[in-house]
Amino acid sequence: MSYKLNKLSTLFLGSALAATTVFGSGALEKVMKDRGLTENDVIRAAKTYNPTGGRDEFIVFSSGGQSGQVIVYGVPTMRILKYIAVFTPEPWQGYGYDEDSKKILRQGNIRGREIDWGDTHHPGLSEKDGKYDGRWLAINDKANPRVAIIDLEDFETKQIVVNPVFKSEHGGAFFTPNSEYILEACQYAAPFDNNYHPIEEYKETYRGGITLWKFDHEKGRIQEDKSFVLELPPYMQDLSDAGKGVSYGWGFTNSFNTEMYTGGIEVGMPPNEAGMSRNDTDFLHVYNWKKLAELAKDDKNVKVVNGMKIIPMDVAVKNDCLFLIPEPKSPHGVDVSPDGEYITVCGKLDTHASVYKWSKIKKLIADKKYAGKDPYGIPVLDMKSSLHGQVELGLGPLHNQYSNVDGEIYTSLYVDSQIVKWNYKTLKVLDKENVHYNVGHLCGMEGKSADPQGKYIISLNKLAIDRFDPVGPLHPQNHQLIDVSGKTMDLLVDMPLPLGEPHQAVAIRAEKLHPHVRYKMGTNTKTGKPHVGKTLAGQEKIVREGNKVTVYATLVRSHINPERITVNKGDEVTMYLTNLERAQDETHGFTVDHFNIHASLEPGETAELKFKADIEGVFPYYCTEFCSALHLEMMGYLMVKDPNKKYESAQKLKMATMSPEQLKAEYDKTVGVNAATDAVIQSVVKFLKENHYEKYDTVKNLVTDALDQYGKIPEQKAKSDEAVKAGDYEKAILFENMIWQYMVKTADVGIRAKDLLVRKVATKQSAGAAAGERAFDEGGCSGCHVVGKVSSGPDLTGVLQRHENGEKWVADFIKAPEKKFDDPYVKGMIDYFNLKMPNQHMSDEEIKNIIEYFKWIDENANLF
Ligand code: K7E
Ligand code: CUA
Repeated sequence: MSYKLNKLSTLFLGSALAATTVFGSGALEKVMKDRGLTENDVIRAAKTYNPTGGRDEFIVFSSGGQSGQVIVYGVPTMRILKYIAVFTPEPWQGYGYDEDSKKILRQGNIRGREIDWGDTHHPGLSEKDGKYDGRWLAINDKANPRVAIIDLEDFETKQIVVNPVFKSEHGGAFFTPNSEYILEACQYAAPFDNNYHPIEEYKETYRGGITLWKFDHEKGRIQEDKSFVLELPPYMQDLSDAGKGVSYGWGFTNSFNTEMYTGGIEVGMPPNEAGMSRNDTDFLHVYNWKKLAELAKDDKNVKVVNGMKIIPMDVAVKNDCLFLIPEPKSPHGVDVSPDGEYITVCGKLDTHASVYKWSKIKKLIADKKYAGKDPYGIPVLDMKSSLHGQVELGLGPLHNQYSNVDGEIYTSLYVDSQIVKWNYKTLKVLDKENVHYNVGHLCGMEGKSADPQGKYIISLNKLAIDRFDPVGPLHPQNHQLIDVSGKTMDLLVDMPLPLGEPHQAVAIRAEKLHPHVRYKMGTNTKTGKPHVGKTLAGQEKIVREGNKVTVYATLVRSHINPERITVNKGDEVTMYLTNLERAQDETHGFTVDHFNIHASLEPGETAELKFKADIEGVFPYYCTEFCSALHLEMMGYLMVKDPNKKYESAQKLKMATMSPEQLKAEYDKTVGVNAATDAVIQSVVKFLKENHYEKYDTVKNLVTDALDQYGKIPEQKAKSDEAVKAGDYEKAILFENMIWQYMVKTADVGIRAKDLLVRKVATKQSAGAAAGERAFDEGGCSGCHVVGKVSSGPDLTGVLQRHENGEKWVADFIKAPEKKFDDPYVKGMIDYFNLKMPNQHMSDEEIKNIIEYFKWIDENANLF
């Protein structure tokens, strides 16, 4: 066992690392023993672990179920990266609390009513040639038939459209292969109009359907006026998939309750579940969306209900656009293979998966070989003649995802709690993996596109039961990551998701996403256009017109301008806020206490907040993101006066003030500090220029940010000088302080840029030197020694040259510093720094590497 462990630890950590890690040899065995981990556990952990700063290979967009949001996480680490607010207000992002995002949220009003939640089920990624292009994400709301569009440049919701004729929907949002349309299928049939129709007239007046939302791929918006609905019988349509490759132009949608049963427990009828699953088969709907789209352009072919174009069933039938094929009862997923030839349907109540073959269906349609017609006159194709075959998979097959290996497919088994790998061409079962528990959807890496990537499958389980620490009767959901790169599947790790039931997830290669880090200054992020309230530095103002007060404000580390706003009780206040930052991740938040408003302002963003100042009082406002060392100071006051009230002024407190001489002395001192700080900045700037920082993009971005801060200094200096001229040293000191603030910010970013540049231009570190640096940092040496600078200990640049036989001298000293405390040189150092170098108990290997690191420092001494 111990031999095996050693072999494993070398394998796992790499020989170089194993020898130099801060954890000594044997540490891995100890952790395994203490935590009761097996060798397989450790390998699984290693497969899903990213060292700090590491990135994921795939990004997953999961529906957030009843939260009405989208969850974003990385694979293989299963780390949650974001919740995208879609149908539900989300305070952190200001979604639903600022005016611009409210406009998006309110696009989702239904019949004039505000709806503040959604039941998200199926996220869909935009496609080009059936492959994910990383531009747009669509997601549906089952409860209130709506579809939303999310821009993957900033991961924000840009549009919500309401289906004006459906009263419920489930099978959305599925893109066609070139993102021409988004398919949204109805679920619970209901009348298309908004009137009352008795349930006894279900077959006559209730309808199902498919909405084809026209999508403008360039702009990333649904075009409602160019969209249409294909009317369908009141069978309850379920999931859909668009044909691709050979079946391009066609759509496939499942259904249940083709019995058209309408229940009635209260009147003595058997419940819905009995009547709706009575027949052995339901219908797969097959329709030619391409041709239907052409038909919809002619008013003759459509009727309009609630402003939406509807193609009636008979028009679709007459034009050979709509067919039905029996499928095993109460199916769930319908999934088209990457080449478009095979269509796999799983019936929840049938143990089989049914694989239909497009070429067979196409021929039956071309030959007009129908097995019959349904009650609405829609041609029905023979099931057997359309099938490639059926495979027995197990209990409760639901959904499918494709593998990168031709013919291979993965199916979730809800009842058996398993993932099955099988071949839809040879119809053979290949492998099964147990999951915990009751899997719904499963998510492959680009597993429903024309180009599946293989590697992993995620099992989206409905129940967690005993998998996590109990947190009350409501358990988290559980996403389990499965390695499918080998011959057999291997379950790697569990991820609890505590947000809502995530039905479906889609994964895309991370490198296909290119989100930006900042907006053009003054952007309305919801429209992408310049905001009407865009305010640049120096343009801040408060405008009053009658009882309407408009504030044009800016935010930049670490102040909000203006800092005082006084209004009358009853005033309507509009605040335009612009974040003037350019630096990556320098978001500011904004709220005024008591007014239920909040904005999140990403660099360059302008947002609008509106409220009625209907209560008297003093209300602090502040930045809600911890953005800088002076974040707490980033605040101001809203003062609401009652114009009908007389206010008595308070007796002024007498406080000691500084004498003119004292003020002058403080001013001189402040100016002196600033000059010294500026000298440091200039030396950094000189270094950056000499080493051609502009050649390295990441460094250049930092320098741009630094100079951005530095550029604000002259204006403050002018104000300071003006105050000095006027003899107001008090004010001048404050402006000088402001200059110091900008200098600190400049230096902060500048030094980060310098450190980065050093790494770019320095000679390459040997493995030993790199390990030595790690040991130096993690072993505690860097607590007292700063390379290139005397701090709590001496500068170590050139340390190997300071002594006869320097390498040995330094090595001995690290090994046992106390042995040299009487050495006159060391004695002198101890006196000077008033500190004795502690024994850090470094191993010989670590010491050897630290010496390598010192050599590397000396090679690059000019950089430090
Ligand atoms: Cu199976 Cu809405 Cu796709 Cu739930 S759905 S699992
Ligand atoms: Cu801005 Cu805190």
